[in-house]
Amino acid sequence: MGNYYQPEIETASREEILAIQNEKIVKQVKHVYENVKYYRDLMDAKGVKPEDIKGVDDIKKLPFLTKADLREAYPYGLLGTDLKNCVRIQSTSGTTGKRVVAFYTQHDIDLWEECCARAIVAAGGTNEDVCQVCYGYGLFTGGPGLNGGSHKVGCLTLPMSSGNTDRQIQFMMDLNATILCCTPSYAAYIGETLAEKGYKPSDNKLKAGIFGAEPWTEEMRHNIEESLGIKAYDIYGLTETSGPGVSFECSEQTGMHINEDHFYAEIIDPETGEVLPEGSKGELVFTSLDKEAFPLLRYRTRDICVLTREKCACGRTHVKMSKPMGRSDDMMIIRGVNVFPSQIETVLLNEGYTPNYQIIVDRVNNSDTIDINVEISPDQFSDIVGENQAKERKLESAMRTMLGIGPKVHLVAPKSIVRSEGKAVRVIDKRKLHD
Ligand code: DLL
Repeated sequence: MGNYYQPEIETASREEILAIQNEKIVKQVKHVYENVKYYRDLMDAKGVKPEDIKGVDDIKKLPFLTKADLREAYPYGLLGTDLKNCVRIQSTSGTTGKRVVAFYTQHDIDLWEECCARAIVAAGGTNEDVCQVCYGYGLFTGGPGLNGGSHKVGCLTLPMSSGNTDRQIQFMMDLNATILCCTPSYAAYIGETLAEKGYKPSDNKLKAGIFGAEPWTEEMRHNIEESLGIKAYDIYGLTETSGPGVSFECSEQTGMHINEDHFYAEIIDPETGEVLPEGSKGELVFTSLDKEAFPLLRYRTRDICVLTREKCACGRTHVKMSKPMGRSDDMMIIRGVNVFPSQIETVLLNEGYTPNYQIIVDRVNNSDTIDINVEISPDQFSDIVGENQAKERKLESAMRTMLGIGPKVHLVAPKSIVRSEGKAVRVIDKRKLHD
């Protein structure tokens, strides 16, 4: 049996959960219809009125929301309450066009932090723990979300943010951190660095890690568990739904329980939008049930996974999602940052290059690398090596500004990137991200 942060709701019967969801969805749809013109227009266009939604079974009548809607409604178009009621924003990386800005009232932050607290307690966390949070702090939801959850549980929180591995290790050792929260690739890197410094896994006091924000395999879990001497738990979420903690793993480590009292999950066919029966693999769609400031209904995550309601030995009754098995769009997650090929294309066009490029993503020593081969036109070619290098550095800096991570740019000779007869192969991802 597991440990629970909110046992009544985490182990409620299916009937109780359904009753809560049915009650909340009616209110939430009414709230959205009255306050979010953008979504009201979508509902009107589909001929759906708030009165048509009497429970979660009726959610399938509602229109979908996609990232394109978020872009169109940027920045305030999906706001569900007056700005004066909002206390925070968080955002994804990327530039204006692709940026998602999520708004929170204090109520929304409390619910979000409670979801993260459930994840920490499921991983064995109590007020006796020292929780080292090395997800990024700032606009990214990882740091603030887990930081808030850790406070709610009463752990001593180390708000480290990401990077500066030597300092991470010093704090971890000197302050006896027991729970580590970061991306799985950073956890693996910390494990490696500890070994390089001559530490054995038993030298640290860590017992658990809460890792997410990017895909990781069972093999990676095994390596991290071995190198740090811990149990490694998965955590999932996205900025659009508040951040980490939409779902989290329990002691069984066989999928992530979705916090169903706050999020209603559906699996759809990404091509047709049809809702698929339980156990089918498809695109995950979330409807927030009680958000005030950014209440997205039927938001298409583009993450492909499977849901199951099989009884879980941990005692939790909430539906479980598999690890995401891929995406139904071309988004890549590189060092925890969401990157779209179109962003790279925009930089190339802005800087006067042709959109003939290839992105090569790999994972070397548990850290993602991104190389971009950019074809130059004959008139851009220079025999002076230094000139080409200067152009490469200039492109790298423009890419860093756009993407939030620094790729390596290589200018290549005209016509040297193989032309494809079908869809251009823009991305070669050599990482093994899914089992
Ligand atoms: O990555 C929120 C988060 C922070 C989750 C910390 C977990 C821990 P975004 O930057 O908006 O939000 O990216 C969301 O990341 O649609 C998935 O494709 C991917 N993702 C998030 N968690 C996982 C995971 C945060 N555990 C996008 N496994 C999502 C695989 C994940 N992919």
